[in-house]
Amino acid sequence: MKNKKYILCMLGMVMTMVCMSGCGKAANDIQESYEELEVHGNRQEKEESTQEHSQAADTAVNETANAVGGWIGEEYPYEQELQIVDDNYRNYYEIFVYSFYDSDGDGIGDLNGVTQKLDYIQDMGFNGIWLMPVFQSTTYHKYDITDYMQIDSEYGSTEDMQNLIEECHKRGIRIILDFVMNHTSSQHLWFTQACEYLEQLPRGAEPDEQECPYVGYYHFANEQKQDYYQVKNTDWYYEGVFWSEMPDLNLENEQLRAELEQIASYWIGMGIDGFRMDAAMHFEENDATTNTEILNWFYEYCLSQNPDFYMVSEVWANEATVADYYASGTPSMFNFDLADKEGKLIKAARGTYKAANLVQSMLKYQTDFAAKNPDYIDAPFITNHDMGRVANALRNDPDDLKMAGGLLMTLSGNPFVYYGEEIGMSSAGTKDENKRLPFIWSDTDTAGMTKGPKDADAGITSAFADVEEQQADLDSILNYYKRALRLRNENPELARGTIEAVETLCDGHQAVITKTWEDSTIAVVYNTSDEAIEVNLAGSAIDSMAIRGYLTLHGEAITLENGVLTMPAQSICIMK
Ligand SMILES: [Ca+2]
Ligand SMILES: [Ca+2]
Repeated sequence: MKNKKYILCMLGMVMTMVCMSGCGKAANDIQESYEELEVHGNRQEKEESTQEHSQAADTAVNETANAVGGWIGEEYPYEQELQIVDDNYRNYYEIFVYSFYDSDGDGIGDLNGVTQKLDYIQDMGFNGIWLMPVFQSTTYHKYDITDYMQIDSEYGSTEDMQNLIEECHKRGIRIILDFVMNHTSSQHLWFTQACEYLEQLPRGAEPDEQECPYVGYYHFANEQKQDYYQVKNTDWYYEGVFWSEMPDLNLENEQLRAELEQIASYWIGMGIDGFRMDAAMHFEENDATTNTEILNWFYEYCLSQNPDFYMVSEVWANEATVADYYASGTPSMFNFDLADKEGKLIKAARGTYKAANLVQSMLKYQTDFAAKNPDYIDAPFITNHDMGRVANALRNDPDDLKMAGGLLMTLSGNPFVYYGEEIGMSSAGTKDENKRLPFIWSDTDTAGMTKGPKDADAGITSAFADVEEQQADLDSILNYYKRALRLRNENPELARGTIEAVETLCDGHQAVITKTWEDSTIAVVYNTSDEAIEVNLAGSAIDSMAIRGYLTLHGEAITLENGVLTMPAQSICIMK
């Protein structure tokens, strides 16, 4: 009996190895092409050649991306040349593939659907996309992975992914994948083999990783603990913090690490530019020291495969904890302090958190994050797929929705916009499915429309028009977002600059900061109040600056006369 199960386990291993060696081949090819690059010289030369290439790519991208900002009402004479830099600072668009765009009429969004909509994404001014999980899985959300080397069959094929990557790169868009390594699906071969092995183990016997290495891949215990579930027909239990069908991996296991490295190498070899690390604070529950070590190991490995590799991690926690995770040396953590319905962005848009306070928070992030990782790139966002939509939080107030988007687009680092935010889509209640509804391309043309998660509630409608109508309406939320992204793409200092507050001009809903990047300084002037204000710049640190661009709710002008800046309600002015 024991031998039979042991053989089964070994057979599973061999099957995995065969797959790995098959998949590894592609990775090896890529490894060879990296080695080929190395032949031309040391890393510095390689970086120089990348830079030359980047400059050519920059020019192409700068000519095409988000070319017409669109303006309404008053004349807007401030449109600037685009200055898109080809580095890890990006404007990211988060896509739930299932609900985005369906290319083949089965009602489920897919990779080819994303490819077909890259022109839309680029036209908006995004130059990075984060795809929520795309690997083979048993659920609509796909956070329970059964095979890390396969594209989920609902989403398409490996070739579709290769095509998507190629089309992204042609447009200067980088593409990052959701990498879920806190847990697998309970149907993953590693887990089913481990459970079969434990089933045949005599009572009281200790598992032997020589016999079945997969027992070391998960957290098994012979006692019931919190968040542990029983392995059927045994006295063994496994950890499953999120769900019984998502067993937690043991990321300190060396053989598992080697497998994860091979998986990473495969996707990086295919051209993936980064990973979004799911559930990083749960790798080892309540153990930030171990978790930062795990992130550091994985990031260093990915960097060894691609020196430009990007990583952003989900540490859903307060600012101090997020800061601690920057000790991992990985570039980005999502800024949860700013996010969600009680986060600082939504509150600032609503008027319950003042601009001057928001500036203090910006300075605090800058100090605290840089203390742990001087090369940090903040990752601000308003909401994501786990949160109620911003339209619900702001009671469908179009002005407040614009303000939230405008504030986001002036923040340092990489802003992430959850698909649908740019058209003010709705969610309902707390059910996850209701936060991930079909993107509303058109109310009349059903082409590409998805049916959405089957357990979503019916009849949830958006207070705002579809993409098609909003594109045609210069006063829409969509066109406001587009102008905000345009400003960001005109002013690289917004993402990269070091912030200083102009204290003398920060008061309540009025606030002024400068951002300095390389040898260039710009100022950002905020009016988050519902009233027009006059900001007297005379004698301030920015009194010699001129208007460089601005965001107003409905196309109203911002003027500068005799050192006094006149700003309408809820507006933002960039000066230089
Ligand atoms: Ca489809
Ligand atoms: Ca865990």
